[in-house]
Amino acid sequence: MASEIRRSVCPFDCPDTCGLLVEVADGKAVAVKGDPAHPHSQGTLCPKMTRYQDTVHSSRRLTTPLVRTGPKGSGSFAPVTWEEAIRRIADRWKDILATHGGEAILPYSYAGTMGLVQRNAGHAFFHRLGASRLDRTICSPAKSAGMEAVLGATPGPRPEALRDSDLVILWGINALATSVHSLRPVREARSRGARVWLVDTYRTPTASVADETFLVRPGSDGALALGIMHVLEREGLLDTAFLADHVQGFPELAAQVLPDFPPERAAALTGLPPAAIEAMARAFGAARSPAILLGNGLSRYGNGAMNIRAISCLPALVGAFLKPGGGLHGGSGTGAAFDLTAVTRPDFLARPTRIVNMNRLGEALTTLDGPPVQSLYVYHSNPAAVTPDQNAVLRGLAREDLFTVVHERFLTDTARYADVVLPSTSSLEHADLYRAYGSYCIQRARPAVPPVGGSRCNWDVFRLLAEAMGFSDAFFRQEADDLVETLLAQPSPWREGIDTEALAEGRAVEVVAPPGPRFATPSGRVEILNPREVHPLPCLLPTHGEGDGRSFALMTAPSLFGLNSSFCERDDLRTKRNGMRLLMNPGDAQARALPAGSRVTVFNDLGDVDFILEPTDQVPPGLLVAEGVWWMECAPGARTVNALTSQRLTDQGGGSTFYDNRVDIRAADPVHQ
Ligand SMILES: Nc1nc2c(c(=O)[nH]1)N[C@H]1C(S)=C(S)[C@@H](COP(=O)(O)OP(=O)(O)OC[C@H]3O[C@@H](n4cnc5c(=O)[nH]c(N)nc54)[C@H](O)[C@@H]3O)O[C@H]1N2
Ligand SMILES: Nc1nc2c(c(=O)[nH]1)N[C@H]1C(S)=C(S)[C@@H](COP(=O)(O)OP(=O)(O)OC[C@H]3O[C@@H](n4cnc5c(=O)[nH]c(N)nc54)[C@H](O)[C@@H]3O)O[C@H]1N2
Ligand SMILES: [Mo]
Repeated sequence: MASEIRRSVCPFDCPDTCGLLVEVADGKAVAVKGDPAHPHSQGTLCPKMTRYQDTVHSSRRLTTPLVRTGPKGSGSFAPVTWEEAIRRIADRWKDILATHGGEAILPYSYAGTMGLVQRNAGHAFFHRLGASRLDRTICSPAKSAGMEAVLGATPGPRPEALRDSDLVILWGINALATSVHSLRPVREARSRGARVWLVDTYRTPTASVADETFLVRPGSDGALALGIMHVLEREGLLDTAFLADHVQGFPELAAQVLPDFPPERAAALTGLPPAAIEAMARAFGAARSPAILLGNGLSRYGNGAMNIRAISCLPALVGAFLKPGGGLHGGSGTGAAFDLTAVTRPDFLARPTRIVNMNRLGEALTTLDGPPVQSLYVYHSNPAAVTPDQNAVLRGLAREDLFTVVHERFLTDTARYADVVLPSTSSLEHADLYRAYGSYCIQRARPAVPPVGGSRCNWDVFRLLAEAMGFSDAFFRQEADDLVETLLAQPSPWREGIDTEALAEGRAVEVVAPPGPRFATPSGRVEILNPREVHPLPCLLPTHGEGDGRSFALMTAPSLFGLNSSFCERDDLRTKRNGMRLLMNPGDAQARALPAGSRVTVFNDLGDVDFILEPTDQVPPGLLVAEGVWWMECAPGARTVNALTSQRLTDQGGGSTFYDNRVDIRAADPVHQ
C-alpha cells in the first residue's frame, strides 16, 4: 500500500508543541513520528503521541451528531443529521435570546486543541450572540501574575540556553511527564557538569533526572525562596552591581522582609532541615549561572501568585538574569507574535457582557446571580472531569432546564450530559496555526487526513451556527485556512526575517523577540518592590487548605500517560496508568491499616472519591497523590479526582487551586467492593 508522509503539529496543551511526521495511507494515519527537523523536539515524541493514529482512528470516535434520548448523564443518544442538530440548537437559542437575553448562554472551552484558529473559533460567534463571556483561568494565570509582578512583559529565555547553566532547579515541574523536551538542554548541562535539583512535594518521575530532590510542604515555596534569599543576604552572596543597576527594591526587601525568614523559620514552614536551606543558598550563590525551570504546580494555591513572585526574585540577587543560560525559565511568551483579535473579533461584542470564571462553573450553573444560565455550549474541553468541584458541576449539568451542547471527539463525561452532541475532527483533520509556549516555534498545519466520519472542526461548526442564527457577516463565510492566512498576513516584529517558505511548507520556524529593554517593566528594572501590587514586597500568604482540619494534603498531579482527561480513549495508555491509583506513604497506610491494592475512599466537605491504594516511598508522610484526570467510566467509584478540589481561586489572576486541598481517607465501604 502506497503511503506518504505529511507534516502536522501536536495540538495538545503542552509547552513543547512538537512537529509531527504523519504517514498516511488510504486516507488514514498509519504512523506518527516526531519531526527530526523540529528545532525544539528534534524528532522525539512523548509516550502519548507515539501512537496518535490510535486516537485519531479510535473506534470510540464520534462520527455523527447525536440527540439525547435518555436521562442526562445516561449516555443514551440517537443519531441525527447535521442540519437537524444545528436547527435544534438555533431554535432553542433564538428562544432563549427572546426570553432571557444572550447572557443566559454560556460558552465553555479550554485547550483540547491549542491551534490559534480552532482554539479561539467560538469567540467571534459568541460575541456576536451577546453571550456571557468565559474567563479562561483554569491553568496558570497565577503563575503569569506572579512572574509579571517582578518581570513585567520580559520575554523568557530560549529553552536551549539552559544547557549553559551550571545549576538547574526544576521547581514545581514534573518535566518528564509534562514537557519532556525541556529536559534535553537540562541533560546537556548536566553532562557538562551542572547540578540539577528538583523541588516538589513528592518524588515524581522527574526525580530520576535530578541530583537532589527537595520535598517541601504544599504551598510553602515562597517561604523557601525567602529563606534562601535571607541566607544569600546574610552571607554576602549577592551580585551587588546587578542589584544596583537592574533591580528595584532590594534594600527594602532586605530591611523589611528577609529578617523574618532565617533558615530555622523557613525550615519550620517548608519542612526542610535548616541546613538544607543554607546549603541550597550557598550553592545558588556560588553557581556561575543558576537557572530555575518553573512549573505551574505550585501556583495553584490560595498563595500561588505570591509564591511564584518570591521565586521570580531569587535570580536577581545573584545577577543570574544576565548570565548565559541563567535566570528564570517560566515559558516563552510568544503571545505577541500574532494579533488574535483577527479571529476573536472583540468588535463583534455590542456591549460588554457578564464574565464567568471557568473554575466556578459549578456555581455558574447552580447559583449564579443575574440571568440563570439556560444553555451551555462546550467545545474542546471536558468540564465534568477537569473542572474543580465536580459534584457542583454535575448538579448543574443534570438540570433538566439546561440546554447543553457538546462538540467533542469522544463521548466524554461532559458529552454524556449533553442534549446535543456534535462530532469533532482531530487535529490531523483540520487546518490551523500553532505557537509554542515552551519554545519560540511557530508552525502551520494543513489537514493530513480527511475528517473521520461526519466530524467537523470547531471553526466550521461556528460557521454553521452563524448561518442558522442569521448572522450575515462575511467573516463567518471564511474557511479556517483563510483565518490562518489572515493571522500570517499581519505584520509583526516577532516574525521579521523568518523563513516564510519553510512555514508555508508546514515546517516549524523560530520567531525572535524584537529588541526591547532588558527588563520590560515600568521601571525598566527587576521589580522586587512593585508599588502597583497590594503587597508591594514579596511576603508570606496562607494557602486555602490551612485550617481545613483534615489529615492529608492531596496532590492532583499530571500523569505521564495522559493529559488532563485526554487520552483516556487509549487502551495502551490506560494499561500503563494501571487504574485510578492513590499514592500514599507506606507508614501512613500502615498506621491506618490500609493494604496495598485495596479500595480506599478519599473525602472532604465537597465529595468522596474511591481509588486503588498504592503505598510508595515516593510520597512523604501527610501527603496523598492522585496522578491524572480520568473518565468516570474508568473510576472504581462514582466520581473522579475533581470531586475533591474546590472552586476557591488563587490570590491573583482568578486561577484554579487544584493542589490546595485537604482530605481524609478511609477504607472504601465494603458493600461497594
Ligand atoms: N503527560 C502530561 N503532560 C502534560 C499535562 C498532563 O496532564 N500530562 N498537562 C499539560 C498542562 S495543561 C499543563 S498546564 C502543563 C503542567 O505542567 P507543569 O508545569 O509540570 O505543572 P503541574 O503539572 O501542574 O505540576 C507540576 C508539579 O508541581 C508539583 N507541586 C504541586 N504543589 C506544589 C508545591 O506546593 N510546591 C512544589 N514545589 N511543587 C508542587 C506537583 O507535585 C507536580 O509534580 O503540562 C502539560 N503537559
Ligand atoms: N485534578 C486536576 N484537574 C485538572 C488539572 C490537574 O492538574 N489536576 N489540570 C488542569 C489544567 S492545567 C488544565 S489546562 C485543564 C484542561 O482541561 P481541558 O482543556 O478540558 O482538557 P482535556 O481534559 O484534555 O479535554 C479536552 C477535550 O477536547 C477534546 N478535543 C480535542 N481536540 C478537539 C477539537 O479540535 N475540537 C473539539 N470540539 N474538541 C476537541 C478532547 O477529545 C478532550 O475531551 O484541566 C485542569 N484540570
Ligand atoms: Mo494547563
